[in-house]
Amino acid sequence: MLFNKKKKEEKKAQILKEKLAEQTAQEIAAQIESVEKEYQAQQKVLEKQIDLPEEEKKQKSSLFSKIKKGLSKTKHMLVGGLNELSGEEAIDDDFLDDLEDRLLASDIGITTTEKIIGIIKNKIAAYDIKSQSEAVKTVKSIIHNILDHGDLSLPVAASGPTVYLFVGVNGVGKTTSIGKIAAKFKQEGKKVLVAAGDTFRAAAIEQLAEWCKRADVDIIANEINSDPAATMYEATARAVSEKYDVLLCDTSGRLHTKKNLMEELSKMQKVIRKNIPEAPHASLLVLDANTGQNAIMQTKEFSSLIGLDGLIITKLDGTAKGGVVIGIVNEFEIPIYFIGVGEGLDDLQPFSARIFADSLFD
Ligand SMILES: Nc1nc2c(ncn2[C@@H]2O[C@H](COP(=O)(O)OP(=O)(O)OP(=O)(O)O)[C@@H](O)[C@H]2O)c(=O)[nH]1
Ligand SMILES: [Mg+2]
Repeated sequence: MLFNKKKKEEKKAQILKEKLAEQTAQEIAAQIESVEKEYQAQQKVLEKQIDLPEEEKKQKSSLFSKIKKGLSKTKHMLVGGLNELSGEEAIDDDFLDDLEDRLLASDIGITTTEKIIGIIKNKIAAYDIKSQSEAVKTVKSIIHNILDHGDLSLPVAASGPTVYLFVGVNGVGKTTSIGKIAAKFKQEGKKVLVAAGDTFRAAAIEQLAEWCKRADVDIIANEINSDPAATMYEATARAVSEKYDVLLCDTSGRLHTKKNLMEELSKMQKVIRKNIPEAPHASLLVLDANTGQNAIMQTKEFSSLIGLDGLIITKLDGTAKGGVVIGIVNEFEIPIYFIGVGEGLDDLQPFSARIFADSLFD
């Protein structure tokens, strides 16, 4: 009897042991599985981390080469000119005059040229620089510093549609820039509406419609010679009711000296605010880099007459006057958001002061 009990106990213990062993094996297998899963997940994260910089590097280098190519004429004028001056001889008045001429020739502007020459003269007086090559090196680093502002993104509405109003003189690239920006937003998955506020010419509406077709975004357009403010009213109402993310408003080209046309722009801003009180979230002045110093005049005038939140500088690819970008960054608090370096869809690039400076000097 006692023997039987002992045997039963032994058997029970054996079963328990086996069960325990089985359980432990299952637990270990589960643990291994979870560790493996974790490892695989970590691998994926690591792979992504490795992939990302590569991808970014590729994107950055293609952006860099695009901008560098676009700026080649300006680079030739500005940096090529400076390098010609760069000798080991001592600095004299002739050298300083020559330096000043070359800065002005690359359209940096009088104010910024005077600032650069002033710093150079102070450094000479303080015996910080003696040779011409040291002076040229210093000019390059001053320009780097002027340009070296933080890169900014366009303001975005806290809620509801974000409205951007594009203004500028005739033919600077407003409509083309809207087309390119519309395509960018569309690619980001945003719902985009474009308002044809240039009711002055039938061709202007057709041109914008063509860009919208290409970018696959919606357009709102009225008849030729109708009041552009009415188009703005309709567009903002539709942007709100149909929950658009972005509304891009085109306007006809106008000279900053034409008072009635500038008042028309103020009226458009007011009408836009009727449906979206904090809009336009940015009134953007489009400037053609070819106009050089006139771009500075246009910025001053548009800014004082209608208020500006940002700038777009186009056609840098076709000009040696890209130095104007340096003058604008130095003279105005208004940020440059995009630069145009060609006519292609991806030739309008977000402005990066650092990439701009590196493209000029590297
Ligand atoms: N090379 C080059 N051409 C550009 C660039 N941006 C615009 N253009 C060209 O400039 C010309 C005028 O562009 P539009 O977009 O029609 O200019 P706009 O300001 O809307 O003109 P208006 O409506 O007449 O005042 C077009 O032929 C564009 O292709 C650029 O960055 N580089
Ligand atoms: Mg236009």
